[in-house]
This record gives sequence, C-alpha cells and structure tokens, in this order.
Amino acid sequence: MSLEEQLKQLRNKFLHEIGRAKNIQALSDLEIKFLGRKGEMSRILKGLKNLSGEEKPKIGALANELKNQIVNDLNKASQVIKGEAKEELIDLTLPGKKVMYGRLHPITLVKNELADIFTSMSFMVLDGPEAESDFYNFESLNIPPYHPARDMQDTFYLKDGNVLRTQTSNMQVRAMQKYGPPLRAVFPGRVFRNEATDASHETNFFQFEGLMIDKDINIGNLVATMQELISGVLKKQVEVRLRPGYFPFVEPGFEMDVECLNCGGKGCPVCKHSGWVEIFGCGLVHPNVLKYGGIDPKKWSGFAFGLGLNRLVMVKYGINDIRLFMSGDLRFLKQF
Ligand code: FA5
Repeated sequence: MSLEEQLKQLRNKFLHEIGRAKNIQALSDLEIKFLGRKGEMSRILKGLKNLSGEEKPKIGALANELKNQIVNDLNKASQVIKGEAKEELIDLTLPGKKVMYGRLHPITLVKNELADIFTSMSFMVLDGPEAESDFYNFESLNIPPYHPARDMQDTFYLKDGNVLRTQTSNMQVRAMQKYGPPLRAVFPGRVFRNEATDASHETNFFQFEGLMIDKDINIGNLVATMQELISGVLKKQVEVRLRPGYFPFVEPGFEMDVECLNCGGKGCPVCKHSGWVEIFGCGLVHPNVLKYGGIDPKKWSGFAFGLGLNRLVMVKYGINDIRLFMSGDLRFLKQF
C-alpha cells in the first residue's frame, strides 16, 4: 500500500477513535498513539526514505496537513469535553459514507417470479436438503441401486453415504410423507451433477420442481400448468414442444423444450445447434412413487415437473453461456 493510502487510512482510523474518546486522558493517549515519537505517523513516515526525490516533498506535505488536522481535532475535542466549545465535534462538511447495496441474482429473480405464480395457484413453496439420502434422491423415485437410470445423473457421494442431490425430485416423497394428499407444492433449489461443463451444462445448477396430487389428475392439467408457467415467466408467446422422455418416476414421461431465443431457432452453442433448449422433464407420478409416499395410487394421481432454472433464465434474458451465472463477474450481474 502506498504511503499516501496509509496516511488516508490513518486519518480514518483517527476519526473513528476520536469519536469514541470520552475524556482528556483518552485524548492525550490518542495524541501519543498517532503523533508520538513511536506513534503511527512516525511509523508510516519511515517509508519516506524509499521514495524518489520527487515523491518525498509531496508525501511530506500530506503528512504535515494530516498532523495539523489531528492536532486541530484533538484541541476541539478537548474544548468540547471541558465544556468550553459551543459547537459539536461533527464536521457537517465531510462527505457521507457511500452506501453500497447489492442486487438479486438473476436466478433468484426468476425463482421468486415462479414462486409467485405458483403461490397464486395455491402451491406451497418448500425447501429441501442439498445433501440427501440415496433413498429420497434415487430409490423412492423408482431408481433402485442396480438401475441403469442412475447413470443419467452421476453425482458426488459423501463419506456418510449421502449424495449431493442430483434433482429437486428428492422432495417429492418427502412432501408426500409430510403433507399427504391432496398436495400442491413447488421445490426450488440447487442440484449437483458430475458433468463436463459447456455453454448449457453446469455441475452446480438450479431446478424448480412442482408436484400436484389430487383426484383424477391428467396430462391436460400438467400441460395447462406448464403453459401458465412459461407465459408467466417469459411474458411473451414462445414455441414449445413436448416429446416423450424417460424418467423412472413418471409414467408417461415427457421433456419440454422451448425455442432457442438466443438464435431464434436457427442453431447455436446454447441449443447445441438444434434450435430448441431443453427446459423441463415432466409426467404423471408413477404409482410406485405414490406408494413410497404413503399414498394409495388407486385413489389419487398426480403430475410432477422439474425445470432447469438456469436454462429458463438464459432463455428469458438471452444469456448465451450458463457458466456466467457462477462466474462472479459484476459486469454480468449488474445488468439485472
Ligand atoms: C430431472 O432432473 C428430473 N428430476 C426432472 C423431472 C421432474 C422429470 C419431475 C419428471 C418429473 P433432467 O435430468 O432432464 O431431469 O433435468 C431437468 C432439467 O434440468 C433439464 O431439462 C435441464 O433444463 C436442466 N439440466 C439438466 N442437467 C443440467 C446441467 N448439467 N446444467 C444445467 N441444467 C441442466
């Protein structure tokens, strides 16, 4: 740190400390601490000898000015303490401290929008554990240990036997067990996968899951809810397509894609040159999963969907690389 910066810091430190000095003794201690022969100012000025001939007088002048200010402030403070001063020791001409404020991350913004849309449709918003048991992340979702579907979602295994959850679907059976039917809930949260990263894949990303269980739930309910979600968030008409998809915990299962707004459907790295961005997995809840949740599949049925939140945010704002979300780059973050 330059001597000039050290002097500035010294000034701030002094102002902070003099603001707390309550008696004459404290002021005299401050004088020794800051201006004494072995005080802080002397310590800083020892660095003068390393400066060029040009810099020396500049820093010397600054130090003198600061010394005069300190002496002045100590005198004023001493008068105030002795009751001689009419004015308060507050310099109203000093500039105020700049108030730094942050802003919400784009993923949080869209997550909040989604939560609003779903609470308006009477869904609860539930939080879930990121370190999860094998049971809730896989087995209760109809994926036993030997099942090849485990390969689709490789993850990080912890020493205690838990896994970093690969999907917010881990909350499905938890919510069923806790609340029973009928049930409407969404589960936003962070998920983890052992994946190679590229413009549309991360190892650490966010999903927004939804689950509805009631009497006679069908694919029409699922599609209508998905349309409400997409138009509510994107606030414009976009092409979507539903195609068959395999997830062991739904039957039938679908994947829903949204046209790539980054390239207008022409093909780019975001959509892997297909013109479509895969956003959702969804389907009707498998009877085995309902049974794990303690719900009778003969009486109740349901739909579930799991949405890649990062990808939806990319489509909404035209972001062309998923890695920007975790980059910590303020130039990116300040745009939201
Ligand atoms: C699942 O995770 C299922 N749990 C979704 C589901 C829920 C299906 C309920 C049926 C019922 P999938 O692995 O396809 O499915 O991931 C869901 C979404 O997460 C994808 O459509 C995609 O938008 C996003 N996604 C998946 N992998 C990544 C990744 N590595 N980086 C960023 N987003 C990803």
